[in-house]
Amino acid sequence: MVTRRSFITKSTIGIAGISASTKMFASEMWKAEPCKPVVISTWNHGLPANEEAWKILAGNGYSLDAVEAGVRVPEADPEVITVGYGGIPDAKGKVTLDACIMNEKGDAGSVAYLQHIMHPVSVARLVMEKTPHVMLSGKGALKFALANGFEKEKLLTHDMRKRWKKWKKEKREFSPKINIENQLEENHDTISMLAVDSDGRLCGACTTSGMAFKMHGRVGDSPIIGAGLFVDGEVGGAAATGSGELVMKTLGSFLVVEFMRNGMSPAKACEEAVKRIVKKVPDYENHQIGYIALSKSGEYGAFSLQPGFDYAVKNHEFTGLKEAEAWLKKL
Ligand code: SD4
Repeated sequence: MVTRRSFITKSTIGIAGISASTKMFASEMWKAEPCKPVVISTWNHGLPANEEAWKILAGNGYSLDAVEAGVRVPEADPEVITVGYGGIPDAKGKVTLDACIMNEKGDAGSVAYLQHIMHPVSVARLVMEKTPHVMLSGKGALKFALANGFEKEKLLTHDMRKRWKKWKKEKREFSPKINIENQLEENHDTISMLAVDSDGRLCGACTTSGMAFKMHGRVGDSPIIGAGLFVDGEVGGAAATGSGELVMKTLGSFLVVEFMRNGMSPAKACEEAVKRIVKKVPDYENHQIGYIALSKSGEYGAFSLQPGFDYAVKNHEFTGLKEAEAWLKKL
């Protein structure tokens, strides 16, 4: 993202060359400043996902196609054990997936508790485009996917089966951990992605295998429109990662977008939504929550509850990971 310093440098050069007829107010220039197209997504698995999305965005494609293509990367990657194929199973050893997608017009599609399908985000898109509904779940969602050409696949990998067996033997309890350096020990990490294309269309997607060893039948925030993801094409979009129950109780992504509607920057809006959790949820210190947000003009930001939440960014000026500021600062 362009820093204020580089903005000042650029705008000084710009002002010198502005004729009377093209004169802009500083506030208009500030608004015009963010760089489009842009894609942002949660955690470091967002890096390859952004690259895939960028292939579409860089060719002036539609951000809906970009976010779908982007999040399909970790969905298909067995090394990403918190999304799609190779995801950590629930307490019964079943991989159950949640996903949703939203376009700039406010159309939305979602699937919850979907089994055996590698790309739940694409099923969610079909729910949005082909049905009069927003959300399908469980067996109905599976039937819909199969009827639309998706194949039934085995999503539980050998490694995950081994890990689940070990958990069953040793722990048998649901214990979300905050951030884990060692990917093999990871127990949550949804991919949420937001993108604005060169025509200014803002879309988002979110997909996950949910919290590790969750109760069978549990659905998190990720497929809930307004919780795991919300997009208002006239304002901006927001998406979440972390303990879904806390996001659901505060309808986090919707809240972030409403704060942006009222004039907050994306980062400030994310911070306020984290503060709402701090205020309302007594055991918030035992959880991680990360929000990312993107304005329709391409300004982005993030904020988390605990330190250690990073998000991936790609536009014409920057490619890489950024660490979000956190409410509970590092010691
Ligand atoms: C959920 N929010 O199911 C998801 C889990 C997650 O990183 O990973 N977030 O609650």
